[in-house]
Amino acid sequence: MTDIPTLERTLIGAVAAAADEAALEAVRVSALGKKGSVSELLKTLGAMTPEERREKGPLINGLRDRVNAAIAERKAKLEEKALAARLAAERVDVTLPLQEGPQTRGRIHPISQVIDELTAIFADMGFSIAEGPDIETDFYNFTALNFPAGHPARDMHDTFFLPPDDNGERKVLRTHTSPVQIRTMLGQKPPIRVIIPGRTYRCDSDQTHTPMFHQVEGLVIDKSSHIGHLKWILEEFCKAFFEVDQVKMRFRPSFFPFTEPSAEVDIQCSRKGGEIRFGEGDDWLEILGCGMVHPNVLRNCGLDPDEYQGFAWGMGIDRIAMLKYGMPDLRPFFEADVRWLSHYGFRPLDLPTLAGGLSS
Ligand code: 2NL
Repeated sequence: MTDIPTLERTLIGAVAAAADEAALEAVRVSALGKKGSVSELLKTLGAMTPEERREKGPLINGLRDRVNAAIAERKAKLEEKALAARLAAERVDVTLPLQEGPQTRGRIHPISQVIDELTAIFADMGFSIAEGPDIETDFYNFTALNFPAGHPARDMHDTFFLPPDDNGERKVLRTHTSPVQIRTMLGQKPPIRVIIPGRTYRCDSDQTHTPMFHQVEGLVIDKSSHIGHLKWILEEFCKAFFEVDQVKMRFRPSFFPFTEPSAEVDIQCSRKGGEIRFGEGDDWLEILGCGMVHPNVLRNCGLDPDEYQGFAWGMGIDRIAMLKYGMPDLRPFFEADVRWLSHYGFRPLDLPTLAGGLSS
């Protein structure tokens, strides 16, 4: 017969020595499991005489109860210890700096921001947005725009030419976004109100020129669109874009092969201590070129100049971005320096809208 006090001491010792819940469970199975030492003792009660059972019963049942109680007590202790360890390990240091999520940590490039601003303004006036290929044919980039073959204006564009293809045709990197307007006029019937933002290319590189830059052009074609509409659109655009209530504008005669008459447009500004402000002062700053679409361009697009007329304008996105956001140098726009971007970039969730403010 097993010595009950010895077994109890052994079991209580094992319970106390169990270092974690798994070890304690092993002790429990060894004592109270199906073939456990205490369970085996309990089974012997059935074969005993009533007198023997009266004597041993309380001893064995008492052993079972005390072992059970010891296990429960140890289990509670171990759980408490495990919780304390987890709390210590997972403690949050509230003094650490905030970590922004990736969707708020990124920045929108100023060019993308300005394109979003432009499209919000012109979409509000009923314009649609069009895009076209960066690699163009000579026809779309020059001929259709009234640049005659061999005309010196072609040379002024510092064109990048691609190697001739099998037919001997030399494609170009578009020198302006105007070819997209040609494609628009050829592809849809007036009335046309469209703006075209995009990349453009010229073989030119210095402090104020990069070989790739951005333009936005606008085009309106209808039966009676006139220069008064053009002036209104440009004035509304300038007020909205530079976020001022009033702005004076000056139209100076100029020349482009694709418009007649043509003008360059200056806006009123003040310059104090290197800072430019719009809608005040008596300095002028050139921001765009424009004009009435040349009858030859209309004809090249299958439109009868006696039935349709319209106007167009073009400006440099990089330049108006620099002016609006006070950036002194063009070159970092295209250097992908994250330090520059985190300084001049825009928060991704602050989308420009007319109602909510263009820039915040
Ligand atoms: C500038 C001047 C201009 C246009 C672009 C245009 C397009 C077609 C027909 C007529 Cl399809 N005109 N575009 C007109 C005048 C000026 O850009 O200084 N851009 C940076």
